[in-house]
Amino acid sequence: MVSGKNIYDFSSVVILGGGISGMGAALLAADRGYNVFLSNRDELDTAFAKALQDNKIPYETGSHTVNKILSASLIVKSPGIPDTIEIIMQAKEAGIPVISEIEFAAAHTQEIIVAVTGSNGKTTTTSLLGHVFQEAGLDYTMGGNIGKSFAQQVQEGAAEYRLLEVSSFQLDGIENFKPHVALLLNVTPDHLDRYDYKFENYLDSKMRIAMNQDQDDYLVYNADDEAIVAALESNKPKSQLVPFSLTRELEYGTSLINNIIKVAIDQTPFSMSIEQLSLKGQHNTANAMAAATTAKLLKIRKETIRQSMQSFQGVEHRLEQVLKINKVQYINDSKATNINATFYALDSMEHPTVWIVGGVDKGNDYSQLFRLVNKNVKAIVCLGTDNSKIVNAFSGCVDQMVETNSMEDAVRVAYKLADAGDNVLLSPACASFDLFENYEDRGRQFKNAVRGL
Ligand code: UMA
Repeated sequence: MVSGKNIYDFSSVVILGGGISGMGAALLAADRGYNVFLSNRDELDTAFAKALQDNKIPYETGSHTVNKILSASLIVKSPGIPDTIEIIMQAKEAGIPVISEIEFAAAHTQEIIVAVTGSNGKTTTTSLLGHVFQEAGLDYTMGGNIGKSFAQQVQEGAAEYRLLEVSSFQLDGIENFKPHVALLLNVTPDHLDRYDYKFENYLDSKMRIAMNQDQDDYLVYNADDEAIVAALESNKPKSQLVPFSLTRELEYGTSLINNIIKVAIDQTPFSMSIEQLSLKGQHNTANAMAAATTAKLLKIRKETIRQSMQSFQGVEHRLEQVLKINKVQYINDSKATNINATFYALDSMEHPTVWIVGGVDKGNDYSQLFRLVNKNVKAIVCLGTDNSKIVNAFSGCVDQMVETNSMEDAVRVAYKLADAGDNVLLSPACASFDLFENYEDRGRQFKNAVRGL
């Protein structure tokens, strides 16, 4: 049940990247008395620079000094830094272990890890599970890709449970990271630019969540996802497999039967109607099934699970209802940074929709959206520095398509295109880094622009 054994030489730790995860790793390393150095290619956030100074952690900004970095006994790499940059290749050639921040954190704790991954729904499922933990009175922290450094949480103090959202980038840098319960929600193409544009590489990365599990651990997985099922067949982990399915009744696992979720994994099955779930839509039913299965594995009371599923408030930037203006509903789905997430969003639109889309394309195949765009979208507002791929893909699907390159413009144009009864949906299907700091910044700018109409 505990995390893997400690195989690292911590005598000289270099942290690459000074964002959220790099800062957390640096603070944990300093707290444990290691000789630590942080190297950040760009300027540091002022609050982060101050925290490093306050904790007497040496650092550099503006470049990665090769000699300094190659003198490390261990490198902790931030997830946003690809393995292909020169300094990482050199470090690996020199035989210096390069690990991710979640691996580094896990090497410093024996606590129970519950880790959620998947291409879509992981933030919602992690947050929902966090809400269940909260209502159940568990001693836990919630962090990882959701926006809080796991390493920093370890540094801040003990907890019985560590609930983590983990990304493929974080999983790429694990060796011993070993969740007691791992949740694998779905795997659809995303981040392919980091995986040589090969889906199988990305899938392999996601499957790493179970690679260190043993027979006392659980893998809760989506049995409707053919890619996951095939991957489990060819490389079965040691952990106990707990499937969930929206389409089939499972003898062992969690099924949806006549709109009732049934978790049948022990002597006391749990059931709940999807009418009672606070979050609607098929993808949210799947998220709730994964969360309920996990809660049941952790022996949380059925009544607590039920009540938490009813009272959960949802996640910011994920199909977030912002405002209704002149009978037009504005919806913020800035968190949709890939095709699959946007697919769910478009699929859940029940009124004609003005769709704001665009940003940094990560190898998207837009043809997967044609059917839904034809059905639900009346006009497209492109929002990005280079909209050509979107314009080419959808020019045959809608009559009106307008290119913009600021959020204010995009919202103003959408306002003009929408009629009473329509939706205006920001669901970009792309990363945000061309015009925004991150998807949160993009979502906030959307909400501000809507409020300013
Ligand atoms: N940097 C270098 N050298 C480089 C490139 C970047 O030093 O060659 C520096 C930058 O100057 C910057 C820092 O690295 O200061 C940024 O590191 P990072 O991109 O890893 O960002 P963090 O702030 O550490 O945030 C990371 C995750 N970011 C990414 O994976 C891109 C956050 O997930 C996560 O919340 C956080 O750790 C805490 O665990 C965000 C994300 O976009 C939300 N995730 C992707 C997704 O969900 O699709 C995977």
